[in-house]
Amino acid sequence: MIKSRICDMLGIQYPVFQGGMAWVADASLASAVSNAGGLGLISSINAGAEAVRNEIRKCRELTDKPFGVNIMLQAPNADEIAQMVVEEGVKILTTGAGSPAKYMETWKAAGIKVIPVVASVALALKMQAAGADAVVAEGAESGGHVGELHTMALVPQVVDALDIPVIAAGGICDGRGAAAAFMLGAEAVQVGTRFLVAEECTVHQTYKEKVLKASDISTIVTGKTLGHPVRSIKTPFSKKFAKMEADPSTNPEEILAFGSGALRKAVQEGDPDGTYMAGECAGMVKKIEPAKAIVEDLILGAEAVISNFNLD
Ligand code: TUI
Repeated sequence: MIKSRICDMLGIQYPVFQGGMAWVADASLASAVSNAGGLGLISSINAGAEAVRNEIRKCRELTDKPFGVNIMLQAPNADEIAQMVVEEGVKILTTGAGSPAKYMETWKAAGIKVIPVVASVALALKMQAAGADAVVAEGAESGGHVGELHTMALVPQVVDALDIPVIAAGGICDGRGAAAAFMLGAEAVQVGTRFLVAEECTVHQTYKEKVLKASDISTIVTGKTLGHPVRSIKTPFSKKFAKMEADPSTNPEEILAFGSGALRKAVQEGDPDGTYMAGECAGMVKKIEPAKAIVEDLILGAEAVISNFNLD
C-alpha cells in the first residue's frame, strides 16, 4: 500500500487530500473523505466564520478521523478565521492564495500542522523557512484560483528545493495522475474536481451535471487582467466575462461586480450566471460515486499503474 511521511505526520491511512474548495468543501464531504482514510478539508469560504465553526463541529460528529480546514488568505475575514480555528482545536490547516507567514507563530504554538498551497518554488522556500510542515504544490490545471506553472514542471522543482514533504495538486483525478505525481516526488496528492461529484458533495445537481458533461476543452481561465485568474467551466456567462475582460473600455470594477458572488450562486443555486470552478481533468470525471470509492480508486489505481508498468 502506498504510504508516505504525510500519512504518519497527519495520522491518515492514504496520502489523498480532498481540495478545500470554496463554498463546496463542507462537513459532509470532508467527513466522508476522512472516513475513507484520506484527508477531508473544510473550506473557510462559506457564509462567515460562525458558519465555518459549525461545519468544524459537525465534521467532528461525523468522523473521529483527522480532518483539516483550508483558509483562503485573500478573504476579508481571514484574520477572524485564523483565530477561530485555534479556538476550535483544528489540528491541520492548508492555506491558499497568499502567504500565511503572519499566522505561523500562533498556529505552530497551538500544535497545528500548517500546509500552505504554493504555486512557485520561491513561495515554497519561504513557507519552509517560516515553519510549514509540508506544502501543496498546485499546478494551473486545477480549478479555481490558479498560478502560472503547471503540475508537471512545478512539482519536481518544488520537491528538489525543499526538505519537507510536497503534496501535488492540479490535473490529478485518477490512479494514473496520482502515480505520475508520486513519480515526480510528491508524497501525497490533492484532488478537487473529482470530489465535486462525490455522493456526499452537497453542490447543486446542475454543478455536478456540468462536471460530468465536460470534455477536455471545457474549462477557461478568466480574471487574469484582475490579477486573480480563475479556472472554471465554460458557460455563456464565463465567456461573456472573458469578452468583457478583453475589451479595454470595460472598467475593472464592472468586471468585478460581474463575477462577485458567482461561485456561491453556482454551488447553491445552480444559477446560469454562476462560476462553476473546476479543473482541466473535469473531462475525465464520468460518474457520481461515494467519496470512499474515489479515494480507493486513486490509491489502488496508482498501485496498479505502478506495479503493471511496462511500455512494451
Ligand atoms: O486558493 C486556491 N484556489 C481557489 S481560492 C478560491 S476562492 C475564490 N472565490 C471567488 C473568486 C475567486 C476565488 C477558489 N479557488 N488555490 C490555492 C492557490 N494558491 N493556488 C495558487 C495560490 C497562490 C498564488 C499566489 C498562493 C500564493 C501566491 O502568492 C502570493 C504571495 O504572497 O506571494
